[in-house]
Amino acid sequence: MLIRRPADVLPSEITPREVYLNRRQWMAGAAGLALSAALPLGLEAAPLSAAKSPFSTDEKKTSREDVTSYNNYYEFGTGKEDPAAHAGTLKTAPWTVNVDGMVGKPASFAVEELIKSSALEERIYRMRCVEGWSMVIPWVGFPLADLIKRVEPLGSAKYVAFETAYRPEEMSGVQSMFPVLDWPYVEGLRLDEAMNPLAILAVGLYGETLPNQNGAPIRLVVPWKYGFKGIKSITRISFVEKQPETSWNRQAPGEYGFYANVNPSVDHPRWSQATERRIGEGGLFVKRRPTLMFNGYADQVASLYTGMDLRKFY
Ligand SMILES: Nc1nc2c(c(=O)[nH]1)N[C@H]1C(S)=C(S)[C@@H](COP(=O)(O)O)O[C@H]1N2
Ligand SMILES: [Mo]
Repeated sequence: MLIRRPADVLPSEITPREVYLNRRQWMAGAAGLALSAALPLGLEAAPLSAAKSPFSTDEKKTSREDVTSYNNYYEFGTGKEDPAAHAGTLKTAPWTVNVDGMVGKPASFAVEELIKSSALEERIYRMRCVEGWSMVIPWVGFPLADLIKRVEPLGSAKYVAFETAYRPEEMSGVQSMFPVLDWPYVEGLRLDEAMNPLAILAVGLYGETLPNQNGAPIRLVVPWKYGFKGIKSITRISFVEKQPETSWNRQAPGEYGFYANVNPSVDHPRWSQATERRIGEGGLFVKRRPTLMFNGYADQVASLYTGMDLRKFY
C-alpha cells in the first residue's frame, strides 16, 4: 500500500523484485547467524484437508515462497519482507472470533472449533493488490456465508464490519509514535457482498494452516476486490446498519474507497489500474498483464453493483 508522505515510498515498490530479493539474500548472508537466530518461528503449520472447489482458477499458482515472503501486514511494518520477518511474535492459538451486533445469535467462536465444524475447501483465487501486483493463491477456507447463517442476522443488519487483533506487545509495527494507520485495522462489506459464495474466511494456504504473515489464524478473502479488503487475524465480526469505517478509506479517502472493487477503468489518483505485474514472473522485460473487471470474477459478482456508478463508488 502506498501512502501520501514521500518518505513512506518503499524501496520494494520501486525496485524490481529480483534485484530486491538478491539484496535480501545478500543481507541475510552478511548478517549470517544473527539474522536467522532473530527470525521468530511462530506456530508450526498443521496440514488441513480440503475439498477442491469449482470456484478455483486453473492459472499457474504463485510459489509458496512468494506467497509467504512478499506480504502486506502493516501491524508488522510497511516493507514487503517485514511480515515474514516479524509476524512470528503474534500468538495465534488459542484464538477467539467474537461475532456481535445485529444478529439473533451472537457468538464467540474458537478458531479450532470453526475449522473442525466447517466444510473446508481449497479455493485457488487470483488476488490483486491496489499497488499493481497480483498472485494466484491456493487458499483453504470456508464460505463467509456459512458463518453468517449460523449467527442469524436481523433484518436491520446491512453491513458486516471486521476487526484485526490489536496487540502492541506482539506487533512491532503498531508501536510507532507516528502510526501509519489507526489501529486496530478495520474493514467492511455490504451484507450481500459478504453472502456471495466467492467471499471466504481463509484458515490456510497450500494445504496447511496460515502462516502468521498471511493472516493467521483466520482472515478474509474477497477475490474481486483489492487486497486491502482481505483483513488478517480477525478477532471481531459485527453486523451493523450503517456502512462501517475501513482503515485505508480513513487514511486516504480520495484514494481508497469502501467498495475497492478491482476495476481497470477506474485509476487510482496516482497511478493506472489498467495492468498488473504477476509476482514470480521474473525478468525485467516480462509484460504486465491486463487487469480484469472485478479481477475476472464479473460473472459471479457484477450483479451486486447494477445501477451503481463505479467511478463514484470506487
Ligand atoms: N490486518 C491487516 N490486514 C491486511 C493488511 C494489513 O496491513 N493489516 N494488508 C492488506 C493488503 S494491502 C493486502 S494486499 C493483503 C495481502 O495479503 P497476503 O499477504 O496474504 O497476500 O492483506 C490485506 N490485509
Ligand atoms: Mo494491498
